[in-house]
Amino acid sequence: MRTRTLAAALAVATASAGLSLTLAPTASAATSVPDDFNGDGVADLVVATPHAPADGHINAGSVTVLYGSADGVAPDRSATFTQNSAGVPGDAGSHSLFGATHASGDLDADGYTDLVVGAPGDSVPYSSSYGTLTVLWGGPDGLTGDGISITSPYATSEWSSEKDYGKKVVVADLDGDGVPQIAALSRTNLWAYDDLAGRTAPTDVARFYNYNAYIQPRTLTTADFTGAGRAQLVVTGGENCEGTTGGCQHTAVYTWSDSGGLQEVWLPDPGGDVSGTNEAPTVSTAAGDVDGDGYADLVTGHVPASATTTGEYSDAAGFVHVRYGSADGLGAHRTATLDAPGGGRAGDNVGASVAVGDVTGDGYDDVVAGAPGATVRGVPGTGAAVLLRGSATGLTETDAQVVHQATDGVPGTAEADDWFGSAVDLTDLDGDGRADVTIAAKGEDVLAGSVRDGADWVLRGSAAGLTTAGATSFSAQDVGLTAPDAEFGSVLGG
Ligand SMILES: [Ca+2]
Ligand SMILES: [Ca+2]
Ligand SMILES: [Ca+2]
Ligand SMILES: [Ca+2]
Repeated sequence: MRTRTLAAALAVATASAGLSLTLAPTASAATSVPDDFNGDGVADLVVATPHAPADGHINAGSVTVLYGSADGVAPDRSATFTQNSAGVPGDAGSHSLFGATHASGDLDADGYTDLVVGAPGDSVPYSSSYGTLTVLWGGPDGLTGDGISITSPYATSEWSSEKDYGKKVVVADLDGDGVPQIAALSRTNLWAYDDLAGRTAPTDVARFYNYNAYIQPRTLTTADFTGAGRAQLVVTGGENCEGTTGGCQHTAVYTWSDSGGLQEVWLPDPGGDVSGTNEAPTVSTAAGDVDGDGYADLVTGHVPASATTTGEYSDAAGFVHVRYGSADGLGAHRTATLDAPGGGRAGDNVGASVAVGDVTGDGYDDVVAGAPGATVRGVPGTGAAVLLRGSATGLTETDAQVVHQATDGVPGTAEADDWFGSAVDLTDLDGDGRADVTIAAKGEDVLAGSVRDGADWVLRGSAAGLTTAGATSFSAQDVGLTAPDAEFGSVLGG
């Protein structure tokens, strides 16, 4: 294990002198429930559509919040925002990709969860930098569009250049003071901000910058993996090695340092691709405590490179890897690799997406892994999702459960290239203490003549696993959007 420490603290000048501070409103609402934007005690769901058009701008992007209730989520309790919506900072623009990533946490400490949305293609005035983050404040009416915009600290000079700022974002308490912070990836930088001062943009930020040229950061996730009372950041991405571009895989853990900057620890890669010479790309990440020992564990999905990629997904089977948390570090004592039930089949792409949450309510977090390339009843590219159960001995393939659109009780029809499982999320949307899964199928066709309209499904958790009782699905039309081929709801978080 290689360890480096970089004290790369960067004080960012505030935009102007004479800053007036706005105090966060006090509220009586107070919910300890995560993802609860309206403070009613039930978590809410955000589904994003970065390829949605807005007022004639293609790929401008939108986010849709669906409010949870004892009956779960439904489109008639939802709101959709673009950068042209009332109150939302900025303007919708072509290829801004608003909603390419999103994360949530109570950033202004008023008791209501707030939403952070990345728009990595957003243009920034007087700079060659691109990309913004938008914070939308939660409140008793949920998300209203009221918010602030954050640009890259580099977006202050017309000569600066930083692309894809906000391509990934997380919210977590990195310094352990009880107030969460924002961290984000750009094309070649990891930015970790200090706490917000009320409802103003954060002014201090730590930058890990040593990615130029040889590492392409791809995923960002966060949890307290060491039990230190503060969350760490995990970045994965392709790394150039032995003459190949991206042939190796970089996985690193970053810990906030009170003396400034971020401390970095590199982790070994879990496995190789079919050629045996390259490492399997990490295509998805999520975190939770799958063995119930109090330390968060890192779950990653891997789809090895394949010689025969035709279309959206390769012919790789894919696999899921777990690095267990401990006081000595992530994966220091135990790691495990899991295939799909039955060993996995070529083309499944299991692990193309992963989510972690306690589906069964037994105190052990479970994993849902998307397998969007899976063949169902002879139809390729239909897609499926697999529930892998947590236990005292860790994540297990025992009693794994597979669901797809041909499962009795699941709405819809299993068709070629639906890619059911292209994204997954686990959140308790009906407040019964068990996480409910949202599954995206970005290739679902809804309108005549289109092929990528996209749709989402919600299946509830139960003591026995995922149940089709109360299963629901919704598409763009159900929330009042009409554009075809926009892959509605295809982004379910980071
Ligand atoms: Ca709620
Ligand atoms: Ca808040
Ligand atoms: Ca654990
Ligand atoms: Ca539930």
